[in-house]
Amino acid sequence: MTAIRYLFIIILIQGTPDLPASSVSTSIFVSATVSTGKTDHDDDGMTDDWELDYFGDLGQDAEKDFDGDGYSNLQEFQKNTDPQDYSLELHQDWNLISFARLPKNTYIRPEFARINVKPPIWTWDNNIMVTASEFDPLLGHWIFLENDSATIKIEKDQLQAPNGTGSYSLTLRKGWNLISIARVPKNAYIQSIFKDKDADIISTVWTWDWKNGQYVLAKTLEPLRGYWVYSKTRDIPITINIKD
Ligand SMILES: [Ca+2]
Ligand SMILES: [Ca+2]
Ligand SMILES: [Ca+2]
Repeated sequence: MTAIRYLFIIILIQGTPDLPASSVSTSIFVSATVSTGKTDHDDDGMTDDWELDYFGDLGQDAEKDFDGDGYSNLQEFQKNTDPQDYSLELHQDWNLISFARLPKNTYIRPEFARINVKPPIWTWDNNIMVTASEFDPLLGHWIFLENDSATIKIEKDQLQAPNGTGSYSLTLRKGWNLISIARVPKNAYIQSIFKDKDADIISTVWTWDWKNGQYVLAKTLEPLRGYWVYSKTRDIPITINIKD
């Protein structure tokens, strides 16, 4: 917290019928804290200005995910994104996406009725591509969009309750897996998430670059995107600790 202290010397000059005006003078020292834009009164890592702008008070917990988009309030502050906006961007042609937290209505058709998505929507289950009838926040989904772009915005009251607050689990099956994550751990690097499993998991993880229409190597995992991960030898349970 940065505080700038100002010294005000206030000289009160009182004039009364009995005393000459210059005979009463008082010095008062006043200190004031002036916001520089980086003030963080509740010391939670999010500045007062930012919290007040988005929430109107300082009452939000840094670790919570107010809008349910998979990023904590603190992570949204650090990324300079809107902590009250859960939006999923779709682009023309193929998109490899996921949902961080499920909408109450998980059926695909109502969710996409207002945008020009060409059915079916695909996901990957037990080593084959299958059409999806519902979304799963821990799976990647392929969606083909005929428009230039579209945004799916999910309001907070349209979301299901979060699935675990401190950690959540997913299972990698032997072979290829098309996964996503529901909440971003503090350390989202792939080597950290799959730590101690290096012997079993091919360390290269792929995601889809919609701009160039090709796969690219991923270094970190983010919600709202799908990732291909390959387990060489066996089914592997993965626990993701959000606070790690
Ligand atoms: Ca704060
Ligand atoms: Ca969020
Ligand atoms: Ca957000």
